[in-house]
Amino acid sequence: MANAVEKWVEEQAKLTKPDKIYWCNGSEEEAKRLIEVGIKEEKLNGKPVFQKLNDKHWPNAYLHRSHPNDVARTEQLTFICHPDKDTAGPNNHWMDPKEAKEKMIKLFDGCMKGRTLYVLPYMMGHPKSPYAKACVQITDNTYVAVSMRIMTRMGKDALDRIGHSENFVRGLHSIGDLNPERRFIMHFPQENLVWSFGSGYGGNALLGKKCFALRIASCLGLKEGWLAEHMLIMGIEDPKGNVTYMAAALPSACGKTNLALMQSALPGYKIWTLGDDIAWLNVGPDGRLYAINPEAGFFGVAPGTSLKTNPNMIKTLKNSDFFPTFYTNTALDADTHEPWWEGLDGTTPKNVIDWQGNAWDPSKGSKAAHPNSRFTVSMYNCPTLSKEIDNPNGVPISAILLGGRRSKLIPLVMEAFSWQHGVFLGTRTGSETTAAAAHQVGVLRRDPMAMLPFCGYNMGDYFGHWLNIGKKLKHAPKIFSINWFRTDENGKFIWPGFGENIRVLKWIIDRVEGKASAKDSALGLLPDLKDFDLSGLDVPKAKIEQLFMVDPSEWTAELQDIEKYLSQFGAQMPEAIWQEYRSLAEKLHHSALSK
Ligand code: OXD
Ligand code: MN
Repeated sequence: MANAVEKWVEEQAKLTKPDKIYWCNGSEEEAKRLIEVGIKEEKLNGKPVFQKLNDKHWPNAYLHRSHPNDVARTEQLTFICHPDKDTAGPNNHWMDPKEAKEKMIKLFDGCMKGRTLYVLPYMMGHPKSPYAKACVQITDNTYVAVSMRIMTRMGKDALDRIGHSENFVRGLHSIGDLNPERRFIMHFPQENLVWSFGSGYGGNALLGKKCFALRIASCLGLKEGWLAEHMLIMGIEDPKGNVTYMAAALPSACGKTNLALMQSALPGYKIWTLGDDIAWLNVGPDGRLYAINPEAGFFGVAPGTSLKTNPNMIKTLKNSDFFPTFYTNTALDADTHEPWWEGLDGTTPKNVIDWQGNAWDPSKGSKAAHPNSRFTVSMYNCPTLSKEIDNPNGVPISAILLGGRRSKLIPLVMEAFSWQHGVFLGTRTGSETTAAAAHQVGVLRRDPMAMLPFCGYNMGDYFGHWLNIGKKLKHAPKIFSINWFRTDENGKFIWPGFGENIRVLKWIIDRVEGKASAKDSALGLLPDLKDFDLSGLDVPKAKIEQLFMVDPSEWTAELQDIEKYLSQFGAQMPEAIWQEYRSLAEKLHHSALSK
């Protein structure tokens, strides 16, 4: 008798009407075969899905060009389909599940005619982990199929774990006709189901990632008592060999991948990488918070990645052996057939083909690589991969870091007074837009806990859920606010960032261990500079002090903006968060009076 997975696949095939059905086993031989299909047979936008790159310098690497209208996540076409709108909250686009299904069935009907339907059984998390989830995605695109093998743990383990149960996360994806008018990413949290049509872009099409491991998983976490977060996970080894584990939430374009693979500028300290994008956080039997990375690969932004900014990522990319590496919408050196992007080490090649496949003329001012061009690479290639990566229980988290890109107001680092205060710090985080992302530079987009595009339910309830998790923890991690991006009066970054960020992590470790002192401020606990390692750093003391400056007179507009932002969650907003808000406002008022 057919099991639940077979029955579900049969139903989807009846709807989408593919020529062939192929069940992926996740093997290396299979990936090679599918890449060959993508090179020789399958076409996207009239061109082959993959091109082989220079194997000598970039082993096992392939270039993929997506449709030019399909290069990023499409938040306006992403819907959360709870039966009632309030459950989705003001932070989500909502559609009634019935209406969404009717719309999508019309699109999916017969969409795989002439194509192969690939069945991808995969695990999010290590198959032996009690926190992992078994999933099945269907797709009609080889790029998506092989990318999922890099980004997840694909194969028989997932089918074994599902067995005859109905308990698996379902994802139906078709590249469709890539018409943006017919592109939708629909989430049905009540059914653990995602339907994605009309896009081949990673964040829309690799359904294990944002769609499942964040949006659907955040709803599962609310129901089951855990947290699905947009966080990197890392271990920091001190000179004595002790490792402290941290998780950090930063919105897109704030350097999460660089931080997760950072090469320490302080001798004796070493970063061990566990993940660069998503963390699932569970309360362990000992009352500590444990993190697993549900993913198995990195889907990182290529431009700006170099031996200077992220040497360990360049090593990871050049270390492709068992798993291939994909470059999506990067440029190409026409002479050497190597991938290229703005910010890569060395000189600009003489003959560059841009991300759309045309000869690049730098004098026209366009970028050769798309600003959101990406690499997809296995975590197992990473030279700084933590030996705990496959530990089914995850790693115990001692500190949670919450940050964004703020040119003013927010100190380089500060510690929250309590878990509740830390959650409040998370509610007010945000990032200023960069030149690459928008024409209007410096516009603040609030992005609580970096989860705004990814929380699958009302964020007021999400803040409440964070507060409840805190109550369940016997040994809660300390929460810190971080901001690498404060600028001086000339608009220049004050803090050097990258490998020097270890100094901030060192202070955090010292705080966790009770070794460093801190000073009270209206905003939180600030470092006492005598306990903050500035040895060998070429930044004047006055500039460092600017990084920690709290000027109450600058906070009036910010306080109003926070209040306005939090008010939108109405009755769903926990009173405890308002208490923290009022306490901040009062403290700032008093310190303004005492100045
Ligand atoms: C990502 C994102 O791609 O956050 O990770 O946008
Ligand atoms: Mn992300």
